[in-house]
Amino acid sequence: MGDPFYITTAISYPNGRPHIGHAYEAIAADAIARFQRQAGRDVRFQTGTDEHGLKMVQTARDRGVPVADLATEMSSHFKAMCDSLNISYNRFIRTTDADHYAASQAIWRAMEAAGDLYLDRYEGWYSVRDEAFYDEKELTEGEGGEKLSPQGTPVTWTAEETWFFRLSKYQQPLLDFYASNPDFIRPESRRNEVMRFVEGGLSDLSISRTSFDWGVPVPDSPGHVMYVWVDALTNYLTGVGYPDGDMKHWPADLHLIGKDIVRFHAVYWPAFLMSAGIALPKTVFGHGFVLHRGEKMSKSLGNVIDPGDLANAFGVDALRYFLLREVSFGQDGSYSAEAIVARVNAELANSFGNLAQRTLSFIAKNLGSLPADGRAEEADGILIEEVIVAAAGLKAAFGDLMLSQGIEAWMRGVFACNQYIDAQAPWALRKTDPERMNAVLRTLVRAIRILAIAIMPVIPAGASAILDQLGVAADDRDHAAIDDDGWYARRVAEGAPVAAPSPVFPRLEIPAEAA
Ligand code: ME8
Repeated sequence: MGDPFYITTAISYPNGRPHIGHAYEAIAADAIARFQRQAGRDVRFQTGTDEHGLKMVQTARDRGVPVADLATEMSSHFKAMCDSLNISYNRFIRTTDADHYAASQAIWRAMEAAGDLYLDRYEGWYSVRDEAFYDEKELTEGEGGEKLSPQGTPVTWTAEETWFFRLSKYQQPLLDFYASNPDFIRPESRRNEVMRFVEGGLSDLSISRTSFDWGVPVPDSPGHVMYVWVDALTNYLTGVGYPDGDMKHWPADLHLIGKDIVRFHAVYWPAFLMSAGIALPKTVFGHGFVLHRGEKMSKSLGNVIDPGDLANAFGVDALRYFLLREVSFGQDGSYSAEAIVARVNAELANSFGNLAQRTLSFIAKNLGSLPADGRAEEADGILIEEVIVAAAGLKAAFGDLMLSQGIEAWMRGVFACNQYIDAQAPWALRKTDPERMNAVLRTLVRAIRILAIAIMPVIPAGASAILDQLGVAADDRDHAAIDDDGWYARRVAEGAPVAAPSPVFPRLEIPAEAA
């Protein structure tokens, strides 16, 4: 096993069904997890649901159901979404899991032992939607004069006895940490935002609640439950066995989250960890928001789309490909049925899918098995080189979390193959020069294999189907396999038949109801 690599998504509030933003985050994390597995890392990938807090209590009350039942029901939809989108998580954590209570209480005790907790009265503004406390100076005014959080959500005045965490004590340690770890917060714009916020001064943080009891009980403090973000963030530690496990996957390599919750991950979380004497994660990446036709999703606009419906309409791989290709990772992006169909048809159906389909069906029909070497020409070596450069471009970009650029690099390899086919016209060579035709087909098969392996993290089902058609063994699809140029000769020696392939990436049409 290679070096550990631990990647997490945010854990979602199961106060409603999952939406496209949740799907996007899970898909991006999954592509990175699969990529790191291909690179030989010992990957642990965690996602799940964040079930405590006032927002859950209020939603359950509005629906007239017990909060635990709401959590269980909605959590199952998030898990089903992950399963249907081919998300290769190692654990789907629920913050109501027993081991998570133990981990949350352990980190609490560690912060208490460090002298960082004290009991006091909290009076201030709280946004239930954000589950966040805000300083007066951060608030804005809504159209009706009501006070709003920086995220535009309503805030209410709360006053209760709570435990406080000495966040103020960590202002300088945090600034020092950011300075010496430039990759801790990415992308750069979020890093700047966080640094400005911390430079502005940190107030101590209220970290327990007494006005409701849906949460992890504070140790030895009857009537107090933990502030939902304390237990939510601790899920990342629960997943590696804190406090008693081997924790070999800690520190996390990557917390992948949305831009709206960077403050919790890049300020509160490292401060809690410093206090508890636990190593800090390596990178917090705040991705952008996925918007529908450029607009924020909201129930009142009626544009909250079930990711399951999108996957059913277009296919799981198509949705994954579109989101990762279209959205520049770290920035906001927009989707619509037209944009999905246009992108997927141009790049998956007409380019990559068609390349594999044309090549394999020609071989199946005319030869029945992979042809022996044939007569090579310079163009063959040039194409393989271009394809290897494309795969290397994807590798370099994905290693640096530049997903869209990585796919773009890969696409250049696909285009090179299509140009090569047009120039070499293997179909015409069948009668005139079969030896040359054999070399062209061989080159194409080698190129398709490399491109399919490289793109597996993005479109695992389709890429695997193509590799199955080529007879590439399931355990021979990692990065090391890309550079193995003996594969073709071994495959020919085996003399295995090439059967007529079924198309992997069908052309899409815009569904009538979405047009
Ligand atoms: O914030 N586009 O849960 P959540 C892209 N429980 N990403 C989006 C999005 C959109 N339109 N809308 C939301 C929470 N997200 C907390 C997290 S972590 C210890 C606790 C992202 O269900 C959002 O930024 O509101 C977050 O990363 C994730 O979806 C879950 O959001």
